[in-house]
Amino acid sequence: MKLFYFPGACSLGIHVLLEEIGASYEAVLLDLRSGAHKAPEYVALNPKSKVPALVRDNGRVLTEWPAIAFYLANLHPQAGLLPTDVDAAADAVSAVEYIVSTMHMQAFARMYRPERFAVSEADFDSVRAQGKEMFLAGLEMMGQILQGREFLAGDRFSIADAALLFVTFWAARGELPLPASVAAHFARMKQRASVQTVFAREGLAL
Ligand SMILES: N[C@@H](CCC(=O)N[C@@H](CS)C(=O)NCC(=O)O)C(=O)O
Repeated sequence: MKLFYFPGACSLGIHVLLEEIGASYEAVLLDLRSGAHKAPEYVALNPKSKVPALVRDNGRVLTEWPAIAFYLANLHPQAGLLPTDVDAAADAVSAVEYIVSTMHMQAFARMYRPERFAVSEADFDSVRAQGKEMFLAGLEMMGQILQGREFLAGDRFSIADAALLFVTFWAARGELPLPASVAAHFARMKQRASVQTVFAREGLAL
């Protein structure tokens, strides 16, 4: 398998899942800053021009964080990345969906890409502020789920924790306040070998 990623982007969570399953894969840095995701060779591979993209062993390209996480968890069930209990599995999918579609694509995108939500530049600051409010509300919600628990779903690390990791990383990098239970989750994540390996490879400070 081959993962296209950019250091510290949402692909971080998929990178960690690949380490967790222990399968062999190649991690390819796609430099979003220089526009490598818009280069014709990459667009031919992934017309969405985004990371993460996973090239499967059969050559087919898979995009969208939840789909890639679902694929990896089911391809390597021994890694236990999706709870076997149906209630806990549904909780994991629910958390992933919220983190990706609301916290990332709605809240965080408003903070850093306001032009995608407002036509007039005069509105950008209010869009950013709205995004920050939504993002902080999302962290609070994740914090509530984590009350008295180590993981977002079930009793072990799952795809939901890998999703929370990348938004928490963004929050910490942006010096946003983390609810205590989210900060504790982040600290636990950073103790995992998979996370340490990926942070080192992506050149991120732990
Ligand atoms: N819905 C996609 C979103 C992927 C996404 O937005 N990736 C960002 C990095 S975190 C990206 O590639 N941005 C480049 C751009 O939008 O130009 C997913 O969940 O995988």
